[in-house]
Amino acid sequence: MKKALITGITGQDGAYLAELLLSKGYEVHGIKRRSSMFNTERVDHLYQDPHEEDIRFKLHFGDLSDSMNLTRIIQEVQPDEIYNLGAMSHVKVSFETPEYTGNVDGLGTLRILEAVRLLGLTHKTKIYQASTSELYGLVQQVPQTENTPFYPRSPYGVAKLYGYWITVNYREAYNMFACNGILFNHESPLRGETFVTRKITRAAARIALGMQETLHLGNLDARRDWGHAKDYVEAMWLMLQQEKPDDYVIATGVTTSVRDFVKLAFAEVGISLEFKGEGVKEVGIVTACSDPEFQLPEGMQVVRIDPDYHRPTEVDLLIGDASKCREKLDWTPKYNLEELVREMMDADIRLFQKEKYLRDGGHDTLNYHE
Ligand code: NDP
Ligand code: GDR
Repeated sequence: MKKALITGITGQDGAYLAELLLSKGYEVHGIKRRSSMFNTERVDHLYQDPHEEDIRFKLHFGDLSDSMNLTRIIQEVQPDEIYNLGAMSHVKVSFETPEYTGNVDGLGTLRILEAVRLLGLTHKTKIYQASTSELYGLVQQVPQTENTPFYPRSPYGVAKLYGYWITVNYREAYNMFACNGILFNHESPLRGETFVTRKITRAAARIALGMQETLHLGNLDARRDWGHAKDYVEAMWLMLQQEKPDDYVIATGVTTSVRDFVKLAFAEVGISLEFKGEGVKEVGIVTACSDPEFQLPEGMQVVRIDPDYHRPTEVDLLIGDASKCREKLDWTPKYNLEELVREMMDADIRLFQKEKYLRDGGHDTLNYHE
Protein backbone atom coordinates (compact mmCIF):
# COMPACT_ATOMS: atom_id res chain seq x y z
CA MET A 1 0.00 0.00 0.00
CA LYS A 2 1.42 3.39 -0.99
CA LYS A 3 1.74 6.02 1.72
CA ALA A 4 1.18 9.72 1.09
CA LEU A 5 1.86 12.64 3.41
CA ILE A 6 -0.10 15.85 2.79
CA THR A 7 0.79 19.18 4.36
CA GLY A 8 -2.21 21.54 4.32
CA ILE A 9 -4.65 18.61 4.53
CA THR A 10 -7.23 20.77 6.30
CA GLY A 11 -7.38 23.19 3.34
CA GLN A 12 -9.49 23.06 0.19
CA ASP A 13 -7.03 21.07 -1.93
CA GLY A 14 -5.87 18.90 0.97
CA ALA A 15 -9.42 17.65 1.52
CA TYR A 16 -10.04 16.80 -2.16
CA LEU A 17 -6.60 15.21 -2.54
CA ALA A 18 -7.04 13.07 0.58
CA GLU A 19 -10.36 11.80 -0.81
CA LEU A 20 -8.75 11.02 -4.15
CA LEU A 21 -5.78 9.16 -2.66
CA LEU A 22 -7.98 7.14 -0.29
CA SER A 23 -10.11 6.13 -3.27
CA LYS A 24 -6.93 4.92 -4.97
CA GLY A 25 -6.04 2.71 -1.99
CA TYR A 26 -3.35 4.90 -0.38
CA GLU A 27 -2.67 5.21 3.32
CA VAL A 28 -3.03 8.96 3.81
CA HIS A 29 -1.20 10.96 6.49
CA GLY A 30 -1.88 14.63 6.97
CA ILE A 31 -0.26 17.43 8.94
CA LYS A 32 -2.71 19.63 10.83
CA ARG A 33 -1.87 22.71 12.87
CA ARG A 34 -2.80 22.99 16.48
CA SER A 35 -5.44 25.68 16.72
CA SER A 36 -7.63 26.90 19.57
CA MET A 37 -10.69 25.80 17.58
CA PHE A 38 -11.15 22.67 15.52
CA ASN A 39 -9.84 23.25 12.00
CA THR A 40 -10.53 19.84 10.46
CA GLU A 41 -14.06 20.48 9.21
CA ARG A 42 -13.14 19.75 5.58
CA VAL A 43 -11.75 16.28 6.39
CA ASP A 44 -13.92 15.22 9.34
CA HIS A 45 -15.90 12.88 7.06
CA LEU A 46 -12.63 10.97 6.40
CA TYR A 47 -11.76 10.59 10.09
CA GLN A 48 -11.41 7.03 11.37
CA ASP A 49 -11.37 6.04 15.02
CA PRO A 50 -7.69 5.28 15.73
CA HIS A 51 -8.79 2.28 17.82
CA GLU A 52 -10.24 0.55 14.78
CA GLU A 53 -8.16 -1.76 12.59
CA ASP A 54 -6.82 -1.00 9.09
CA ILE A 55 -6.73 2.75 9.57
CA ARG A 56 -5.82 4.46 6.29
CA PHE A 57 -6.29 8.10 7.35
CA LYS A 58 -4.06 9.61 10.04
CA LEU A 59 -3.48 13.18 11.17
CA HIS A 60 -0.29 14.45 12.84
CA PHE A 61 0.17 17.77 14.61
CA GLY A 62 2.77 19.90 12.87
CA ASP A 63 3.76 23.17 11.28
CA LEU A 64 5.80 24.13 8.24
CA SER A 65 7.83 26.51 10.38
CA ASP A 66 9.14 23.63 12.54
CA SER A 67 11.92 21.58 10.89
CA MET A 68 12.29 19.08 13.71
CA ASN A 69 8.60 18.31 13.72
CA LEU A 70 8.55 17.85 9.91
CA THR A 71 11.63 15.64 9.99
CA ARG A 72 10.16 13.45 12.73
CA ILE A 73 6.85 13.01 10.92
CA ILE A 74 8.56 12.16 7.62
CA GLN A 75 10.84 9.69 9.41
CA GLU A 76 7.86 8.06 11.13
CA VAL A 77 5.65 7.86 8.02
CA GLN A 78 8.34 7.03 5.42
CA PRO A 79 6.03 8.35 2.68
CA ASP A 80 6.21 7.32 -0.97
CA GLU A 81 4.76 10.71 -1.90
CA ILE A 82 4.66 14.09 -0.17
CA TYR A 83 2.23 16.76 -1.32
CA ASN A 84 3.34 20.12 0.09
CA LEU A 85 0.06 22.05 0.03
CA GLY A 86 0.44 23.85 3.36
CA ALA A 87 0.79 27.62 3.04
CA MET A 88 -0.39 31.02 4.14
CA SER A 89 -2.30 31.13 0.88
CA HIS A 90 -4.05 34.52 0.92
CA VAL A 91 -2.35 37.06 -1.37
CA LYS A 92 -3.82 40.18 0.30
CA VAL A 93 -3.02 38.91 3.81
CA SER A 94 0.59 38.28 2.74
CA PHE A 95 1.09 42.05 2.51
CA GLU A 96 0.20 42.20 6.20
CA THR A 97 2.27 39.15 7.28
CA PRO A 98 5.20 39.15 4.82
CA GLU A 99 7.81 37.59 7.12
CA TYR A 100 5.55 34.79 8.29
CA THR A 101 4.50 34.12 4.69
CA GLY A 102 8.15 33.91 3.61
CA ASN A 103 8.91 31.53 6.44
CA VAL A 104 6.02 29.13 5.81
CA ASP A 105 5.56 29.31 2.03
CA GLY A 106 9.24 29.73 1.10
CA LEU A 107 11.38 28.15 3.80
CA GLY A 108 8.67 25.60 4.62
CA THR A 109 9.29 24.06 1.19
CA LEU A 110 13.02 23.90 1.90
CA ARG A 111 12.34 22.18 5.23
CA ILE A 112 10.41 19.39 3.52
CA LEU A 113 13.04 18.87 0.80
CA GLU A 114 15.93 18.97 3.26
CA ALA A 115 14.21 16.53 5.65
CA VAL A 116 13.75 14.03 2.82
CA ARG A 117 17.41 14.46 1.84
CA LEU A 118 18.80 14.17 5.38
CA LEU A 119 16.68 11.10 6.10
CA GLY A 120 18.14 9.38 3.04
CA LEU A 121 14.73 9.12 1.37
CA THR A 122 15.65 10.80 -1.93
CA HIS A 123 15.25 7.55 -3.88
CA LYS A 124 11.95 6.62 -2.24
CA THR A 125 9.95 9.80 -1.66
CA LYS A 126 8.45 11.84 -4.50
CA ILE A 127 7.54 15.44 -3.76
CA TYR A 128 4.81 17.68 -5.15
CA GLN A 129 5.24 21.42 -4.54
CA ALA A 130 2.13 23.64 -4.72
CA SER A 131 3.42 26.38 -7.00
CA THR A 132 1.12 29.02 -8.38
CA SER A 133 0.18 31.28 -11.26
CA GLU A 134 0.93 34.17 -8.85
CA LEU A 135 4.57 33.58 -9.89
CA TYR A 136 3.79 35.28 -13.22
CA GLY A 137 2.51 38.43 -11.52
CA LEU A 138 3.06 41.41 -13.80
CA VAL A 139 1.71 40.45 -17.19
CA GLN A 140 4.48 39.87 -19.70
CA GLN A 141 3.01 37.24 -21.98
CA VAL A 142 -0.34 35.47 -22.31
CA PRO A 143 -1.35 32.73 -22.20
CA GLN A 144 1.20 31.82 -19.52
CA THR A 145 3.19 28.60 -20.01
CA GLU A 146 5.99 26.77 -18.16
CA ASN A 147 8.42 29.05 -20.04
CA THR A 148 6.84 32.42 -19.25
CA PRO A 149 9.17 34.57 -17.08
CA PHE A 150 8.17 35.10 -13.46
CA TYR A 151 7.55 38.55 -11.90
CA PRO A 152 5.67 38.03 -8.62
CA ARG A 153 3.66 40.94 -7.22
CA SER A 154 3.12 40.08 -3.54
CA PRO A 155 5.03 38.69 -0.56
CA TYR A 156 3.04 35.50 -1.19
CA GLY A 157 4.19 35.34 -4.82
CA VAL A 158 7.80 36.04 -3.86
CA ALA A 159 7.76 33.35 -1.14
CA LYS A 160 6.31 30.87 -3.62
CA LEU A 161 9.05 31.84 -6.09
CA TYR A 162 11.60 30.62 -3.55
CA GLY A 163 9.55 27.43 -3.11
CA TYR A 164 9.51 26.91 -6.86
CA TRP A 165 13.26 27.35 -7.38
CA ILE A 166 14.37 25.40 -4.30
CA THR A 167 12.28 22.50 -5.62
CA VAL A 168 13.99 22.72 -9.01
CA ASN A 169 17.38 23.04 -7.30
CA TYR A 170 16.92 19.94 -5.11
CA ARG A 171 15.75 17.99 -8.14
CA GLU A 172 18.88 18.93 -10.06
CA ALA A 173 21.39 18.87 -7.19
CA TYR A 174 20.28 15.65 -5.48
CA ASN A 175 18.42 13.88 -8.24
CA MET A 176 15.20 14.04 -6.28
CA PHE A 177 11.79 13.31 -7.76
CA ALA A 178 10.34 16.77 -7.09
CA CYS A 179 7.71 18.51 -9.23
CA ASN A 180 6.18 21.97 -9.32
CA GLY A 181 2.51 22.19 -10.23
CA ILE A 182 1.99 25.77 -11.42
CA LEU A 183 -1.69 25.82 -10.66
CA PHE A 184 -3.98 28.62 -11.71
CA ASN A 185 -6.88 29.61 -9.42
CA HIS A 186 -9.12 26.71 -8.52
CA GLU A 187 -12.27 26.90 -6.49
CA SER A 188 -15.10 24.75 -5.09
CA PRO A 189 -17.74 24.77 -2.37
CA LEU A 190 -14.81 24.06 0.01
CA ARG A 191 -12.98 27.24 -1.00
CA GLY A 192 -11.93 29.52 1.88
CA GLU A 193 -14.55 32.18 2.55
CA THR A 194 -12.32 35.21 1.91
CA PHE A 195 -11.16 34.25 -1.58
CA VAL A 196 -13.13 36.24 -4.11
CA THR A 197 -15.21 33.45 -5.72
CA ARG A 198 -16.49 32.05 -2.45
CA LYS A 199 -16.99 35.52 -1.02
CA ILE A 200 -19.18 36.24 -4.06
CA THR A 201 -21.20 32.99 -3.98
CA ARG A 202 -21.80 33.29 -0.24
CA ALA A 203 -22.92 36.90 -0.53
CA ALA A 204 -25.07 36.28 -3.64
CA ALA A 205 -26.84 33.44 -1.79
CA ARG A 206 -27.41 35.59 1.31
CA ILE A 207 -28.61 38.60 -0.70
CA ALA A 208 -31.02 36.40 -2.70
CA LEU A 209 -32.39 35.01 0.58
CA GLY A 210 -32.83 38.50 2.05
CA MET A 211 -30.13 37.97 4.69
CA GLN A 212 -27.68 40.63 3.47
CA GLU A 213 -27.98 43.81 1.40
CA THR A 214 -24.55 44.50 -0.10
CA LEU A 215 -21.44 42.73 -1.29
CA HIS A 216 -18.29 44.86 -0.97
CA LEU A 217 -15.46 44.05 -3.37
CA GLY A 218 -12.12 45.50 -4.51
CA ASN A 219 -10.78 45.29 -8.06
CA LEU A 220 -13.56 44.09 -10.41
CA ASP A 221 -11.30 44.27 -13.49
CA ALA A 222 -8.87 41.54 -12.40
CA ARG A 223 -9.12 38.50 -14.66
CA ARG A 224 -8.51 34.96 -13.48
CA ASP A 225 -8.40 31.51 -15.05
CA TRP A 226 -10.75 29.68 -12.66
CA GLY A 227 -10.98 25.87 -12.55
CA HIS A 228 -12.45 23.31 -10.13
CA ALA A 229 -10.22 22.04 -7.28
CA LYS A 230 -11.43 18.47 -7.84
CA ASP A 231 -9.94 18.46 -11.34
CA TYR A 232 -6.70 20.04 -10.16
CA VAL A 233 -5.85 17.55 -7.39
CA GLU A 234 -6.04 14.81 -10.01
CA ALA A 235 -3.29 16.60 -11.95
CA MET A 236 -1.13 16.77 -8.79
CA TRP A 237 -1.34 13.01 -8.41
CA LEU A 238 -0.65 12.40 -12.11
CA MET A 239 2.59 14.44 -11.90
CA LEU A 240 4.00 12.03 -9.32
CA GLN A 241 3.06 8.94 -11.38
CA GLN A 242 5.34 9.87 -14.31
CA GLU A 243 8.72 8.34 -15.01
CA LYS A 244 10.55 11.65 -14.68
CA PRO A 245 9.91 14.67 -12.47
CA ASP A 246 8.93 17.89 -14.23
CA ASP A 247 7.01 21.15 -13.80
CA TYR A 248 3.54 21.66 -15.25
CA VAL A 249 1.00 24.45 -15.73
CA ILE A 250 -2.53 23.44 -14.73
CA ALA A 251 -5.25 25.75 -16.05
CA THR A 252 -8.47 25.82 -18.08
CA GLY A 253 -7.33 28.35 -20.71
CA VAL A 254 -10.40 30.55 -20.09
CA THR A 255 -10.13 33.88 -18.31
CA THR A 256 -12.98 35.81 -16.67
CA SER A 257 -13.16 39.12 -14.82
CA VAL A 258 -14.28 39.37 -11.21
CA ARG A 259 -17.20 41.50 -12.46
CA ASP A 260 -18.38 38.73 -14.81
CA PHE A 261 -18.00 36.12 -12.05
CA VAL A 262 -20.37 38.24 -9.92
CA LYS A 263 -22.92 38.33 -12.77
CA LEU A 264 -22.68 34.55 -13.25
CA ALA A 265 -23.23 33.90 -9.54
CA PHE A 266 -26.33 36.12 -9.30
CA ALA A 267 -27.65 34.66 -12.56
CA GLU A 268 -27.75 31.24 -10.86
CA VAL A 269 -30.57 32.54 -8.65
CA GLY A 270 -32.28 34.29 -11.56
CA ILE A 271 -31.01 37.77 -10.69
CA SER A 272 -29.65 39.90 -13.55
CA LEU A 273 -27.15 42.62 -12.69
CA GLU A 274 -25.70 45.54 -14.54
CA PHE A 275 -22.66 47.56 -13.47
CA LYS A 276 -22.69 51.36 -13.61
CA GLY A 277 -20.21 54.07 -12.67
CA GLU A 278 -16.45 54.02 -12.52
CA GLY A 279 -13.66 53.38 -10.02
CA VAL A 280 -14.74 53.39 -6.39
CA LYS A 281 -18.17 54.71 -7.46
CA GLU A 282 -18.98 51.62 -9.53
CA VAL A 283 -22.08 49.73 -8.35
CA GLY A 284 -23.82 46.49 -9.34
CA ILE A 285 -27.57 47.05 -9.76
CA VAL A 286 -30.45 44.55 -10.02
CA THR A 287 -32.19 44.80 -13.42
CA ALA A 288 -34.48 41.75 -13.32
CA CYS A 289 -35.39 38.69 -11.20
CA SER A 290 -36.77 35.65 -12.99
CA ASP A 291 -37.02 33.16 -10.10
CA PRO A 292 -40.15 33.64 -7.93
CA GLU A 293 -38.18 32.33 -4.91
CA PHE A 294 -35.55 35.07 -5.12
CA GLN A 295 -37.12 38.48 -5.71
CA LEU A 296 -35.25 41.75 -5.16
CA PRO A 297 -36.43 45.27 -6.05
CA GLU A 298 -35.28 46.49 -9.46
CA GLY A 299 -32.52 49.10 -9.06
CA MET A 300 -31.28 47.69 -5.72
CA GLN A 301 -27.52 48.26 -5.39
CA VAL A 302 -26.13 44.89 -4.35
CA VAL A 303 -22.43 45.37 -5.19
CA ARG A 304 -20.28 48.28 -4.03
CA ILE A 305 -16.54 48.96 -4.08
CA ASP A 306 -14.50 49.07 -0.88
CA PRO A 307 -10.96 50.34 -1.66
CA ASP A 308 -9.68 48.43 1.40
CA TYR A 309 -9.88 45.28 -0.70
CA HIS A 310 -7.48 46.70 -3.30
CA ARG A 311 -3.92 45.33 -3.16
CA PRO A 312 -0.76 47.48 -3.14
CA THR A 313 0.33 45.65 -6.29
CA GLU A 314 -2.12 43.58 -8.32
CA VAL A 315 -1.96 40.71 -10.80
CA ASP A 316 -4.21 41.90 -13.63
CA LEU A 317 -4.54 39.00 -16.02
CA LEU A 318 -4.03 35.26 -15.69
CA ILE A 319 -4.77 32.77 -18.43
CA GLY A 320 -2.90 29.50 -18.52
CA ASP A 321 -1.82 27.26 -21.37
CA ALA A 322 -1.91 23.68 -20.06
CA SER A 323 -0.84 22.04 -23.35
CA LYS A 324 2.13 20.26 -21.74
CA CYS A 325 -0.09 18.76 -19.07
CA ARG A 326 -2.68 17.69 -21.64
CA GLU A 327 -0.04 15.99 -23.78
CA LYS A 328 2.18 14.42 -21.11
CA LEU A 329 -0.32 13.67 -18.34
CA ASP A 330 -3.40 13.22 -20.52
CA TRP A 331 -5.20 15.63 -18.19
CA THR A 332 -8.16 17.80 -19.11
CA PRO A 333 -10.54 19.53 -16.72
CA LYS A 334 -14.02 17.99 -16.42
CA TYR A 335 -15.70 21.13 -15.07
CA ASN A 336 -16.27 24.40 -16.94
CA LEU A 337 -16.80 27.77 -15.23
CA GLU A 338 -20.62 27.65 -15.40
CA GLU A 339 -20.68 24.22 -13.74
CA LEU A 340 -18.25 25.43 -11.07
CA VAL A 341 -20.36 28.52 -10.29
CA ARG A 342 -23.54 26.40 -10.20
CA GLU A 343 -22.04 23.92 -7.74
CA MET A 344 -20.77 26.72 -5.48
CA MET A 345 -24.07 28.63 -5.59
CA ASP A 346 -26.16 25.48 -4.92
CA ALA A 347 -24.00 24.68 -1.90
CA ASP A 348 -24.17 28.22 -0.50
CA ILE A 349 -27.91 28.54 -1.07
CA ARG A 350 -28.40 25.29 0.88
CA LEU A 351 -26.03 26.47 3.62
CA PHE A 352 -27.81 29.78 4.17
CA GLN A 353 -31.31 28.34 3.77
CA LYS A 354 -30.45 26.20 6.80
CA GLU A 355 -29.09 29.19 8.69
CA LYS A 356 -32.16 31.27 7.83
CA TYR A 357 -34.43 28.50 9.03
CA LEU A 358 -32.61 28.41 12.37
CA ARG A 359 -32.55 32.18 12.66
CA ASP A 360 -36.26 32.52 11.81
CA GLY A 361 -36.91 29.91 14.50
CA GLY A 362 -35.16 32.13 17.06
CA HIS A 363 -31.97 30.06 17.29
CA ASP A 364 -28.43 31.47 17.45
CA THR A 365 -26.38 31.16 14.26
CA LEU A 366 -22.73 31.70 13.38
CA ASN A 367 -21.37 35.20 12.86
CA TYR A 368 -20.96 36.21 9.23
CA HIS A 369 -17.72 37.89 8.19
CA GLU A 370 -16.95 39.42 4.81
P1 NDP B 1 -6.03 26.75 1.81
O1 NDP B 1 -5.77 28.11 2.30
O2 NDP B 1 -7.44 26.26 1.69
O3 NDP B 1 -5.26 25.70 2.73
C1 NDP B 1 -3.97 25.96 3.22
C2 NDP B 1 -3.56 24.84 4.14
O4 NDP B 1 -2.25 25.13 4.66
C3 NDP B 1 -4.48 24.66 5.36
O5 NDP B 1 -4.57 23.30 5.66
C4 NDP B 1 -3.71 25.40 6.45
O6 NDP B 1 -4.02 24.96 7.75
C5 NDP B 1 -2.29 25.00 6.07
N1 NDP B 1 -1.28 25.86 6.69
C6 NDP B 1 -1.26 27.20 6.78
N2 NDP B 1 -0.17 27.61 7.45
C7 NDP B 1 0.50 26.50 7.80
C8 NDP B 1 1.68 26.27 8.54
N3 NDP B 1 2.39 27.27 9.08
N4 NDP B 1 2.10 24.99 8.72
C9 NDP B 1 1.37 23.96 8.21
N5 NDP B 1 0.24 24.12 7.51
C10 NDP B 1 -0.20 25.38 7.31
O7 NDP B 1 -5.27 26.62 0.40
P2 NDP B 1 -5.67 25.75 -0.90
O8 NDP B 1 -6.09 24.41 -0.49
O9 NDP B 1 -6.53 26.57 -1.77
O10 NDP B 1 -4.25 25.68 -1.63
C11 NDP B 1 -3.32 24.61 -1.38
C12 NDP B 1 -1.94 25.05 -1.79
O11 NDP B 1 -1.92 25.37 -3.17
C13 NDP B 1 -1.41 26.29 -1.08
O12 NDP B 1 -0.01 26.12 -0.92
C14 NDP B 1 -1.67 27.42 -2.05
O13 NDP B 1 -0.77 28.48 -1.84
C15 NDP B 1 -1.46 26.71 -3.36
N6 NDP B 1 -2.21 27.20 -4.50
C16 NDP B 1 -3.58 27.33 -4.42
C17 NDP B 1 -4.29 27.71 -5.54
C18 NDP B 1 -5.77 27.88 -5.49
O14 NDP B 1 -6.32 28.52 -6.40
N7 NDP B 1 -6.47 27.30 -4.52
C19 NDP B 1 -3.63 27.97 -6.84
C20 NDP B 1 -2.19 27.75 -6.79
C21 NDP B 1 -1.53 27.38 -5.68
P3 NDP B 1 -5.28 25.57 8.57
O15 NDP B 1 -6.49 24.85 8.08
O16 NDP B 1 -4.93 25.26 9.98
O17 NDP B 1 -5.31 27.03 8.28
P1 GDR C 1 -5.80 35.26 -5.78
O1 GDR C 1 -7.28 34.96 -5.28
O2 GDR C 1 -5.26 36.51 -5.18
O3 GDR C 1 -5.82 35.18 -7.27
O4 GDR C 1 -4.99 34.04 -5.14
P2 GDR C 1 -8.42 35.87 -4.66
O5 GDR C 1 -9.67 35.11 -4.85
O6 GDR C 1 -8.07 36.34 -3.30
O7 GDR C 1 -8.41 37.17 -5.62
C1 GDR C 1 -8.68 37.07 -7.01
C2 GDR C 1 -8.83 38.47 -7.60
O8 GDR C 1 -10.02 39.06 -7.10
C3 GDR C 1 -9.75 40.42 -6.75
N1 GDR C 1 -10.71 40.87 -5.74
C4 GDR C 1 -10.84 40.38 -4.49
N2 GDR C 1 -10.20 39.37 -3.86
C5 GDR C 1 -10.58 39.07 -2.59
N3 GDR C 1 -9.99 38.05 -1.96
N4 GDR C 1 -11.56 39.78 -1.94
C6 GDR C 1 -12.23 40.82 -2.55
O9 GDR C 1 -13.10 41.44 -1.95
C7 GDR C 1 -11.86 41.13 -3.88
N5 GDR C 1 -12.30 42.04 -4.78
C8 GDR C 1 -11.61 41.87 -5.90
C9 GDR C 1 -8.32 40.37 -6.22
O10 GDR C 1 -7.75 41.67 -6.19
C10 GDR C 1 -7.69 39.42 -7.23
O11 GDR C 1 -7.28 40.12 -8.36
C11 GDR C 1 -5.52 32.72 -5.16
C12 GDR C 1 -5.00 32.00 -3.91
O12 GDR C 1 -5.64 30.75 -3.82
C13 GDR C 1 -3.50 31.78 -4.00
O13 GDR C 1 -3.08 30.94 -2.91
C14 GDR C 1 -3.17 31.08 -5.32
O14 GDR C 1 -1.79 30.89 -5.44
C15 GDR C 1 -3.72 31.90 -6.49
O15 GDR C 1 -5.12 32.04 -6.33
C16 GDR C 1 -3.46 31.21 -7.83
